[in-house]
Amino acid sequence: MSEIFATTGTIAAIATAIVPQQGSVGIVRVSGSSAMHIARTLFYTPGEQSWESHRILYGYIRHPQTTKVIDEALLLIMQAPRSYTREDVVEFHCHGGIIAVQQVLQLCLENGSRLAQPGEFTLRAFLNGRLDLTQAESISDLVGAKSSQAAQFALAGLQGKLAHPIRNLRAQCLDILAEIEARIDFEEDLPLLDYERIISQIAAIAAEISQLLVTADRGELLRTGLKVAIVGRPNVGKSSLLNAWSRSDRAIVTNLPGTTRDVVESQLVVGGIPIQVLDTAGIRETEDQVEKIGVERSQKAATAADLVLFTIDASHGWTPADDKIYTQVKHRPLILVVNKIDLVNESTIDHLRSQTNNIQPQIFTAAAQNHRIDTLETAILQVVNAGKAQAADMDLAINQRQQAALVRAKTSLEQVQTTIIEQLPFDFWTIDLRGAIHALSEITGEEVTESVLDRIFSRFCIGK
Ligand SMILES: Nc1nc2c(ncn2[C@@H]2O[C@H](COP(=O)(O)OP(=O)(O)OP(=O)(O)O)[C@@H](O)[C@H]2O)c(=O)[nH]1
Ligand SMILES: [Mg+2]
Repeated sequence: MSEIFATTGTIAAIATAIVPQQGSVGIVRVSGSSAMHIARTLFYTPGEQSWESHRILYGYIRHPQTTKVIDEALLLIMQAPRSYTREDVVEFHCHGGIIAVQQVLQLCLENGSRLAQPGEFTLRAFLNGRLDLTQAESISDLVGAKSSQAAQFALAGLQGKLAHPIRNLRAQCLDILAEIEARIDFEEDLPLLDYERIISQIAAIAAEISQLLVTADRGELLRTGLKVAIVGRPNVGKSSLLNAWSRSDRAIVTNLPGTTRDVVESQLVVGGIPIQVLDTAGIRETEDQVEKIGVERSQKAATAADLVLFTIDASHGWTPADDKIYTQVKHRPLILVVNKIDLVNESTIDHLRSQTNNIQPQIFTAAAQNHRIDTLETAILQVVNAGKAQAADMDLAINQRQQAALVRAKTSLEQVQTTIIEQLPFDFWTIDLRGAIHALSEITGEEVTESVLDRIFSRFCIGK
């Protein structure tokens, strides 16, 4: 049995971020049967204070042998089962930074607890039935959320917005299974099975699964974000575009072609999606060793990006060099950015527009003037949302594990449909129905293997 699955004993960890000189409060969390004993051993409360559950006590954390005061702190007591893990939990709210919390943790470890594994508090919450697996995963997503929208979806998961429909679908499958199994055992005593009804029920369940599956791409996007590379000839205004977009002077801008030599990175959030923007060196043939490496890095960035902003200079029109770069990047998701439109008149823009009509979407900007930068964000959302309109009204975003299980459930249900149409014996129906039920159970964790739990909880931070 893996170590994390066999979660026994009293565990302790620092629950807050540990950053020197930062965070005015640091929390050491202890969970397990010795939690109260540890609190009594380490925490001194002056005056009359009652050690009741769900109360906050004021006092000092002291070394039990020397009585040396380690910190002035608050103690929060949450006795089982009214706690995160459903075990006795105590939290020492110490001073922040790194020193006080680490000393307090050390004392907890020396007095009856061991250091928690990553995610072990949440694993206990799951094993003790306080959370299902989708909720546990949502907690990890909430902690790791890089945008407010990602946080909102994680919260929806935590509130059971995925678990609820999954349980419902599973219950429907179990009902159908019961009906069929009854026919296996007592066919003569029961009315004929309504095949049409069963087929349409299974189709409805499969359709609902498809709806949930639509949210998978969005989930992936919100969790990992989007990598966007600005690519083009030297001097077309790539760095100016990055600066205008991120409202900063992140990248050096000069009128010399070949200014940017290395990939420059900036983080943004567009429509709730975290975006990593990479400004790259202008792509051209060069003998300069440093620039050559820069150009290679640009090409690599373009290949690795989820989206390329292929930038050209309106005042130069579409040049053979642009054509060459376009050939390299055209197989990637791409937006054409026609920059420096302030230098040309309307008819030149119209000409360029018709010349490049095959590259869509396209936007026209004047980065140095901060002009029409908003059209960039609209175009990005257009690319990202293409074909995902159906997911728009569902405030859910399933992860890869949930997606894989849902696909398995759907495949099993399709198999049942085929089996019914082919009029195979009832035993065959039940095999695939059980497959679907098993896959749905894996999502919420009613049936789950140790290795899956290991994989899920090891991604958590320590202290959660
Ligand atoms: N008129 C005008 N000038 C611009 C615009 N955008 C950028 N420029 C100017 O064009 C020159 C090059 O801009 P950069 O942003 O450094 O161009 P780049 O594509 O990053 O160039 P490299 O790093 O050399 O590849 C600078 O002098 C900018 O001020 C624009 O929209 N209009
Ligand atoms: Mg540049």
